[in-house]
Amino acid sequence: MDENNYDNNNDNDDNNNNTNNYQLNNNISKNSFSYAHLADLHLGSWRDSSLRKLSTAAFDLAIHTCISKKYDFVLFAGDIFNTALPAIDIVNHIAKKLQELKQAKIPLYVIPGSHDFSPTGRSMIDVLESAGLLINVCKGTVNPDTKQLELKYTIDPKTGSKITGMLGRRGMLDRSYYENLARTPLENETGYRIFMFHTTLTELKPKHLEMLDSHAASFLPKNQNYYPGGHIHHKSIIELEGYGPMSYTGPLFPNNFSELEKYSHGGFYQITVNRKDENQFTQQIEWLPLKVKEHLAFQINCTNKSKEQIHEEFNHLLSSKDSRENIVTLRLSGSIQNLQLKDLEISKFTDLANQKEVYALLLNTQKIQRDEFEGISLSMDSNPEETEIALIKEHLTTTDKTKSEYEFQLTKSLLSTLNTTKKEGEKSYDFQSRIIESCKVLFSDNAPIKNIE
Ligand SMILES: [Mn+2]
Repeated sequence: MDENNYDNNNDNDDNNNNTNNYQLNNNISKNSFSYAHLADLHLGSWRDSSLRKLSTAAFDLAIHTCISKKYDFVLFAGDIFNTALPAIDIVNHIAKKLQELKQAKIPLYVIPGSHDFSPTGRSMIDVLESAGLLINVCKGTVNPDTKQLELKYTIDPKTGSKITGMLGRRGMLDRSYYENLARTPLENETGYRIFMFHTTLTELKPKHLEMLDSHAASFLPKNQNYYPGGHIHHKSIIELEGYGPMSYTGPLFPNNFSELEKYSHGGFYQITVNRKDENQFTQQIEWLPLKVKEHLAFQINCTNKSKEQIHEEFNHLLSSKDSRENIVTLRLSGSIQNLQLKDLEISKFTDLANQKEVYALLLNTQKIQRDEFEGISLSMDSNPEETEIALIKEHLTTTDKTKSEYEFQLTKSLLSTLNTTKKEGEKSYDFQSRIIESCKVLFSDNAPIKNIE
């Protein structure tokens, strides 16, 4: 595959006005350039259609921003789609937007994330790549002698930037890729180098996700100019000795109640680079927020309050701010004693929100304590994936370290594999064999390194 050239008709039209920034002829590379780093787009997430619309709107706004800011290229550091087999209308919409990016002559380089990757190696990213809408830069070969994974840089034609990265897998299944990675050739490379990753790095892990397994940052090759990351839905950036800045952008649009409550909106990094000489660069990295709706976060402690009092308090909160056209998250907590959740008359909250013309109301009752029901002992701030991880760990059948790690990874992979539904137009037979094939792969010896040829 011709992976190094995004657009072969790379004519010189846009070079004419701006000759200073270009060294024409061979080896064209701009002396100053800028690009965007997006990650965790999760397109197609949210079951609620009004929220799903917003996650698509955030993507549209991001593409629009990339075009109007005339970035030289754009990076997606994994989890582009929420599932490996996204709905056709989502794929269609995304393809149209990526076409706009392509028409603006802005190449898009991506790595697949844990959500993009089906156990059989199928991914919508392959389809978009075949259509010429993006380039998957996670490309390389396994050296038959050393058994090491040798990644190859994709060279951006306009800026000469060298881009590579490692795909993400669920539940740290990518560990073996990093362990077998030939680092030296990447570390000795010259020029402006980008290494994309989609995994949990210990040094970048936020406090509230401390329980997640992670790799040390030293898993990544040294000497790259920038390490655009994805996977952890929390914006953070660090600089370590021997490495360029490493960062997580956070999701492009919050992906569940907790993320919406905590972050209100998503964003992405803009990187502006100035070349001093072939190997010396200065760069500025700035996080740009991406707001498609205003958000208000409310909390009500229900302890010792009647249903009417709780409704009244919510109405008061709504009136205290201009909540029109806002997303409103409402977290109920405290004890409702002998009441049941249905006794709170949830529809009343929706009615009140509708009266105030709220765009969407999201109600969360996870922190409600009821006397008759003792919930599972998990931090309720955690997202579904962390909850899943904690539950699996709690129920492992063995204490042998190697065996339990295997059992953990297998359970996690099985859960994610079985978490699928029949696709539009998919025959029952095809659906069944897709699931059986996916599961077989998990139990086979050569489960990993599917996507790297
Ligand atoms: Mn993600």
